Amino acid sequence: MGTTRMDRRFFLKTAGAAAGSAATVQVGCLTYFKKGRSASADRREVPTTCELCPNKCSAIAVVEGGLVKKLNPNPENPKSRDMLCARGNAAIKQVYDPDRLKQPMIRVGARGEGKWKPVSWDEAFDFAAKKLAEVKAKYGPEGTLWSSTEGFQEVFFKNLGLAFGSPNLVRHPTLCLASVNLAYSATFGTVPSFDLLNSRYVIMSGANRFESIITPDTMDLIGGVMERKAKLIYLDPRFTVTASKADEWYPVKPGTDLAFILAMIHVIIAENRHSKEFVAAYTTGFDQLVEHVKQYTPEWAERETEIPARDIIRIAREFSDAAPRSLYYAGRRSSWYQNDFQMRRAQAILNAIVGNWDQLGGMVPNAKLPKGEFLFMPWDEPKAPRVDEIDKHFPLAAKGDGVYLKLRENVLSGKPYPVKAWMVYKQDPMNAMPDQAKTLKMIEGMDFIAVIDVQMSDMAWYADVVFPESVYLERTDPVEVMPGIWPAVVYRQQVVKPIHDTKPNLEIVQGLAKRLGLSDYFDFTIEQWVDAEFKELPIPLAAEHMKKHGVWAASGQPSYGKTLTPDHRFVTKTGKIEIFSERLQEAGYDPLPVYSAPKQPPENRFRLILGRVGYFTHANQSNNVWLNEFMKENDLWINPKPAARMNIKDGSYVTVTSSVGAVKLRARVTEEIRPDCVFMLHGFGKKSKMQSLVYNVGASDAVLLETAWDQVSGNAAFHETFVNVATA
Ligand SMILES: Nc1nc2c(c(=O)[nH]1)N[C@H]1C(S)=C(S)[C@@H](COP(=O)(O)OP(=O)(O)OC[C@H]3O[C@@H](n4cnc5c(=O)[nH]c(N)nc54)[C@H](O)[C@@H]3O)O[C@H]1N2
Ligand SMILES: Nc1nc2c(c(=O)[nH]1)N[C@H]1C(S)=C(S)[C@@H](COP(=O)(O)OP(=O)(O)OC[C@H]3O[C@@H](n4cnc5c(=O)[nH]c(N)nc54)[C@H](O)[C@@H]3O)O[C@H]1N2
Ligand code: SF4
Ligand SMILES: [Mo]
Repeated sequence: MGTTRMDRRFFLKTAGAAAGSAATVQVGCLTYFKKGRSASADRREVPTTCELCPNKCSAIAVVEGGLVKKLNPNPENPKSRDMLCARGNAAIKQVYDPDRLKQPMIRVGARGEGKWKPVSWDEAFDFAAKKLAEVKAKYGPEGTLWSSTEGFQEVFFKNLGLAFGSPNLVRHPTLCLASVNLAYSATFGTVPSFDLLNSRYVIMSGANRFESIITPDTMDLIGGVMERKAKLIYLDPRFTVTASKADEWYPVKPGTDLAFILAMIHVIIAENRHSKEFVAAYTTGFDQLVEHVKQYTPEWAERETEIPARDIIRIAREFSDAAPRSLYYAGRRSSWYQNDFQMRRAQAILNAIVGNWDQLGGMVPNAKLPKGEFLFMPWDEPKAPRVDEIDKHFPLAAKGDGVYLKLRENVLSGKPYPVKAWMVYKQDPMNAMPDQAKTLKMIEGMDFIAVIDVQMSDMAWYADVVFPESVYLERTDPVEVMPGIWPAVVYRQQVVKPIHDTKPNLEIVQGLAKRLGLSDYFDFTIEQWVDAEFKELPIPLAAEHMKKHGVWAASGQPSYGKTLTPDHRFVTKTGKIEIFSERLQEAGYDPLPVYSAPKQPPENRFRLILGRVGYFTHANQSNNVWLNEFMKENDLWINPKPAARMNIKDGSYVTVTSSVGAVKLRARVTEEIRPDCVFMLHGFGKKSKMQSLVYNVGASDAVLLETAWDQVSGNAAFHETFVNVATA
C-alpha cells in the first residue's frame, strides 16, 4: 500500500471538516455518576482496544447512561482470541479512579515534596515551552531528553522531540526485550512469532506465560498444554503458575540457561539429530558450531545448571524428535543477565538446527497487514550525536530506541554534553530503571521535567509540570497493525468523553508545538489522521467496518513456509540463517555463543530475581482499586532453609539491602523458590502520595537493583544484584 503524505490540503480533500476534539467536554465526576444512575436506558456497545498492557486486546465497552459499565472481549481479534484479562476488565476503574490526574499541575514546593498548583492548560503549556526554550538556548536541542514507552499515540510525542531537534529519544526496549530481539534478528534477520497453538513440544526459560500474559501465546499455551496436546518443559528458579502447569519444571540455577541450551545442541549434533536438509539449505556456519559445542557436554551442563545430565539428554532427544513442531520459546522480558544476548542467540541456533523455521508448530516470521502510513513534514536531522553514544558502544543496537542505562550514566557525568530537560510520556523511569537513587540524581540535575501520564506516577511526582492524559476509554487513537502469525489491524475509538480536564496526547503535543513554533508538524486532528489511515486499508468501507468492529483480520488460516524457497534471502549479511555470525565477529563480539558462568552470591547473600503476576502490569496498576484487591502489599519470597538459618518467620518483616539501597518487606517463606535467590514483585512502595493504596506500602525493586547491562544489546541486566536479608 502506498504512503500518504499528510498535509492540510490532503485532509481537506479526504476528511473534510472532522468532528470536534474529544477533550472539550468536561464534566465533574460527581455530576457524571449521578447522571449515569438515572439514565440507564441508553445502552451502547463500543468496540475499542485495551491499553492496560502492551498486548492491545480487542474489547467491547458496554456504556449505559454515559458510564462504562462493563468491558467484554471482542472475539473478532485473532491475537487476543476472545480474551480480556483481569487488568483489561479493571480498565473501568482507570476512568473512575479518584486518584487519577484530573487537571494540569505545576510544582510549587521542592521536587518530590508533593506541593502542586492546579493550572489551566494554557499556563501549563506556556510554562513548559518557556523552560524548553531556555534549555535549548543554553545547551542546544540535544540538551533535551524525550522518554517514552509504546502506545498508539507515542508517535506524536516522539515526533515532537525530533521536530524540536533532539537526537535523544529513548524508549523502553533496553529495559525489556532488546537482547532477545537483537539475538533473533542477528540469526534470522527478523524476530519471529512462536506457533504455540500447533506446537507439540515447548521449552521455556523463565517466560512465565500463565502470569506474564502475551497474546496469543498465553491462550495458545492454555489450549495446547492444558489440553495435553503439547509437552511443556519449564525452567525457572521459582515455582510460578506456569511451572505448575508444565509437564516438567526445573528450578535452574539462575543465569545458567545458556549451559542447558548449549548442552542440548551438543547432544543433538553428537547424535546426528539435527535436520541435515534444513541446515544445508538455509543456514551458514554449522561446521563451526559442531566444533564449538564439543566442550559443552550434558555432564558439564549438569554442574552449571543443576539439571541432571540424563534429563538434558532426554529433553534434547524429545525436542529433536518432535521437530519441526517443537520450540525453544524466546521469552519476552530478556533484561536478565549481562550475557543475555548470547543466551537468546543459543536458543535461536538450537531452533534453527532442528529445522523448525517457518513451520506449523515452529517459529513463524510475522505477517503484517497494510494500512495507511504518514510521512510527517520533514525536519532537519539533529546536529549532535546521541548522548548515549550508541554507535560507539552498541553498534548493533536499535538506534531509535537508545540504550537507557548507558544514557543515564552519560547524563549524570555530563559527557559528551549536558542534558538538562526531560520530557516523559507514558513511562515511569523511577520504577522501570534500576537504582532509584541514581535516577533521583538524574532528576536533581535537570533544569526542567515534564510528564504526560494518566496517574501521578513516581516520575510525575518529581516533575515540574504534569500533563494529564485522557485514559484510553476516553480517547480515539491511531489505527495500529498487530503483526503475527495471524495479523490484525485494530482501532481504538472514544468510548466516553473525558470526565476531567484531561487531553489526549496529540492535543498535548499540539499545545506544546504551537508555543515552540512547530505547529505545522501537527496540523491535523486525530479524526483526520484516522480517516486517512482507514483509506489505505484494503477492505471495502474500511472506516465503517473499523468503527463497527474495532478490528480487521485477514480471512482464512495462516500459511507456513513462505520463506522456505531456494531464492529467499534472509535479512542477514549472508542472506542465510546465521549460526556463525561474521557481523558479530566484526563488531568485536563472540560469533557463536560462548558460556561464562554467572558470578555467584557470597554466603548469606541472595540473587534478587524479578517477574510478574497476572493482575498487574509493571509498576502501574497496583493502585487500581479492583486489582489492588488481589494484592495489597508485595513481599519477599525466600526459601525455608535460609529463612530458618536466619530465624526469619513467614509474614514477619525483613530488611533487604543491596549495594545501592535498602527496603523493608514482609517475608513469604516458601519452597517455591530456590535457596540461592529471593524474589519480589514490581509496583509497590510508591513515593507518590497520589497513589494512595500503594504509597509507602511494600517496596520498589528499583531501589535495590544495581546498574548492569548486556554487553551486545545494552539491555538492562536486572538479575545481577545480590542482596542481604535480615530480620527487621
Ligand atoms: N525494577 C523493574 N524495572 C523494570 C521491570 C521490572 O520488572 N522491574 N520491567 C521492565 C519491562 S519488561 C518493561 S516493558 C518496562 C516498562 O516500564 P514503563 O513503560 O515505565 O511501565 P509502566 O509501569 O507500564 O508504565 C509507565 C507509566 O505509563 C502510564 N500510563 C498508562 N497508561 C497510560 C496512557 O494511556 N497514557 C499515558 N500518558 N500514560 C499512561 C502509567 O500510569 C505509568 O506511570 O519496565 C522495565 N523495568
Ligand atoms: N500480567 C502481566 N503480564 C505482562 C506484563 C505485566 O506486567 N503483567 N508485562 C508484559 C511485558 S512488557 C513483558 S516484557 C512480559 C514479561 O514476561 P516474561 O518474559 O515472562 O518475564 P517475567 O515474567 O518478567 O520473568 C520471567 C521469569 O524469569 C524467572 N527467572 C529469573 N532468573 C531466571 C534464570 O536465570 N533462568 C530462568 N529460566 N528463569 C529465570 C523469574 O523467576 C520469572 O518468573 O510480560 C508481559 N505481560
Ligand atoms: S492482556 Fe489484559 S491488560 Fe493486556 S491488553 Fe489484553 S486485556 Fe488488556
Ligand atoms: Mo516488557
